[in-house]
Formats: sequence, structure tokens, C-alpha cells
Amino acid sequence: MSDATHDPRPGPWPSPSLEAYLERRSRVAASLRERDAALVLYGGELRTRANDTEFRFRPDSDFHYLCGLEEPGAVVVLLPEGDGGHRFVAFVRPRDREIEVWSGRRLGPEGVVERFGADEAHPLAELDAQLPRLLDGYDTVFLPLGRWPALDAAVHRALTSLRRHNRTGESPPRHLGNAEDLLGEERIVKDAASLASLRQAVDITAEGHLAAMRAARPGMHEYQIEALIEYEFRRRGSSGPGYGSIVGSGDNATILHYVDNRSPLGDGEVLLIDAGAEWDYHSGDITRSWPVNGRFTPEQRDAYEVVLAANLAGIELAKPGSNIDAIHERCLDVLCEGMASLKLIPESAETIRERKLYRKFYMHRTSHWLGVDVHDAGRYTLGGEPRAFAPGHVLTVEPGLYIAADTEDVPEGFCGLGIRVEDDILITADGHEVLSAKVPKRVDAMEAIIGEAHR
Ligand SMILES: [Mn+2]
Repeated sequence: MSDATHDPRPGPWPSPSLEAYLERRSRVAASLRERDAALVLYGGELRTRANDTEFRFRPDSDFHYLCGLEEPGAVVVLLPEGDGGHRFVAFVRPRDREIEVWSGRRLGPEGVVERFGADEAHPLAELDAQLPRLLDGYDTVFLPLGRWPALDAAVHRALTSLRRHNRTGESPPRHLGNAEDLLGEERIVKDAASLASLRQAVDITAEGHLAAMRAARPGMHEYQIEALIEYEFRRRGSSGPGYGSIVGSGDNATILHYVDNRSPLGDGEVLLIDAGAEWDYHSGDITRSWPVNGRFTPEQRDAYEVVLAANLAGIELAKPGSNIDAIHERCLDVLCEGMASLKLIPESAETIRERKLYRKFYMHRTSHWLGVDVHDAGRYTLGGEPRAFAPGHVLTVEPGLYIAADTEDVPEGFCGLGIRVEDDILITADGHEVLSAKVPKRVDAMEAIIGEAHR
């Protein structure tokens, strides 16, 4: 129990593999070397849910991306070295049999060296004593500025201590850099391991959506569908949803971040589900909208076809050199034409577009990066211009139409209707791959699945 090879978690760990993390650290170290910089990251903290109970721990995204550890309070330091190599130092909670009985197994410093490839590891309590020595001589220290006050404070203490001794030969770093940007620019192009994790997350997400399509019946409740989807995620080994699952039927679907999920599914309503499974702390993000009873009404179908056409037109533009703004503009074109032809707004498509009247029914942007975070890191603009897609980028395309039940001056059959169609798209060398293609989105294909389940 006290040996260094103690494994606090069954199954392959770190996941995806130690090699993947070593490769990431080499890449990040190379970029630090160019800047004569060291990097300090924090594992994050347990968050109180209420009184003395806590939410399940989820490590800081940049931290986990770099080392695969799931250690609250841990600090890791990445130090490029002159010879082209680097050193990776970790500070973690020490093994403690008595505490582990209560709050779970720990790796301890030995386990972090053994399993996670750290060059040195120390108990957390030694951070203040060791950090100045580690940062000494680098020009810049990168850390996620402002994200973790405890880490900000620890780095400041280290710098203060070095400044106090600089007349005796120590050279404190002169600059602080924001690790968020540094790591974001690494994370935006998915490496092989990241892409494998994301594919797994999206595949499991797809299974959850399919299970929901097969199970939903009028009279069931939104929470039952939520439970079913998340059961599907968990039973396939996902750590759970990567964000609060949105399961909204009828008018609830017109609330963009509806997470109450407690209404009955009405016969004749369209159910909107926006849910994604997490795998290796990468998240899928799929939205589908379909009729609870298996058949769209003519109005629902017309509105759905507009959103689907926007989704398909937007995805067509997902290729190297294109960008998120171009996709958004294309989706707006299709949505505005639809709003005019369905008479949701009694104006021409051009007027709806120019005067931004579409905002009444489509009030959000169309895309975001996807990865470790569901709204992933990485810049959206470079030099004031929308960032051009490159192979390895992953983004969503998610146009929608939201027509609240109390909307005046639209044909009755459109009221209380929310539709969004969201896919996860990988940019490839010559175009794209729809990672979420496993969940059908054509009307006949969705109606067939639901219809078959109802027979
Ligand atoms: Mn999304």
C-alpha cells in the first residue's frame, strides 16, 4: 500500500497515455524556450456544493492537458533547459493513509514520478521553499493570470523571495505572461491524442442522443430523458456530461440555456436536446431537435428544414482558410430567407438581414471551438481578422430558430418552438469531417428512428 507503484485508479492511466503527455510537454517546452520562460499551472480546487459536501473534482483544463493528473491543489512547473530538453516538477498532496480512507486514494510524489513522468515531485507543503529556486534565471513566468488566486499568490511569493536575494546572484524573472493564451494556442490544433479523446467523447455523445430518440414518448418528463442520456454517457465510461444537459420540450426549447429539465414532453411538441459527454476531459457538443410523437407538424417541419439548411450550408464552409465569421454569415443568409418565406417576419430577407431583425428568433453566434472545454481555448481572431481554419481545428456549427409561445404576429403553429441543429466539425487538410455524423438530422431519418421505437 505504501509502495511507489501504488495505483489509485483502475484501468489505463494516465489516459490517453503517458507518451501523449510527454509529447505535449515537449511541444510546450519548445515554445517556452523561445521566450526564455517557465510555466506554472495549478490543478484547481474542490468546490463546495453546500455546507461540507463538494462537487466531484474536475482538474483545471490546461493543467490536465499538460500532465493528465487529477490532483486538487497540485502545482506543476515546466522548465525548458539549455540542451533542448526540459524538466517537469510537480507538487502534490502526500500519501496519507488516514485521510485517504475518507477522501480517496492519492498518488503522492513518488506516484507522480513513477506514473506521470515527473522529473521531480515534492509534497505540496514544500512549494514555497522550492518554487524560487525553480524559477530563478528565467526571463518570464507564464501562469493562468487571475484564474486561481492561490496560484497567483504562490508565484508572487516566489518572485518576492528571489528579488530579496538578487544581490547575492539570483535573477528573478522580470515578466509575467498569461498561460491561457500560450496553452490555448497549443490546444486549438488538436494533436493525435486530443483528437482521439474528442472522437470518443463525440461518439458517446451520439449514443446518448440516439438513446433519447428511441426512448422519448409524450407524457414522459424532460428529466427522464436527461437521466437516460447521462446514463448512456456514464455506462460507456464517460466522466459524465461536459456541461449542463439542456433537455427542453416545446416552449422550453426557446430558452437558450434551459437546464431545469422538469416539464412533461407534450404530444405535438418538438424536443431540443443539447448535451455532450466528456472523455479524458474533452467534451462532445451535439444538439438535435425532433418531434416527441415522431411526426413534425407542417409548421414545425418547415421551420426545421430552414435550420437544417443553415446547418448544412454553414458546414460546407468548414475548410482550411475559411473562418467562423464566414460560417455565421452564411447561416444568417439561410435563416433570414427562411424567416421571410415562413412569414415569421413580414419583411424581405434582405431587410431582415440588414436591419438585424433576425435577432428576434436567432440571437446567438453560430460556432465555437471545441476540445478540453466545451467552449474551448484558442483565439478567435488574429491581428484583428477572423482566424483562418487550419487542419486540426475543431468547431461546432449550431444555427437555430427560437419562437417563444407568446410571440405575436406569427402563425400560431410556429409558437412555442425551439430548434437548433449542432454538429462537431474537424477541419482536415482538404475540407472537414463531421464527427457527430452518427446522429441523424434529416427529417425522414429522425422520424424513422422515433417511429420504429414507437411501434
Ligand atoms: Mn455548442
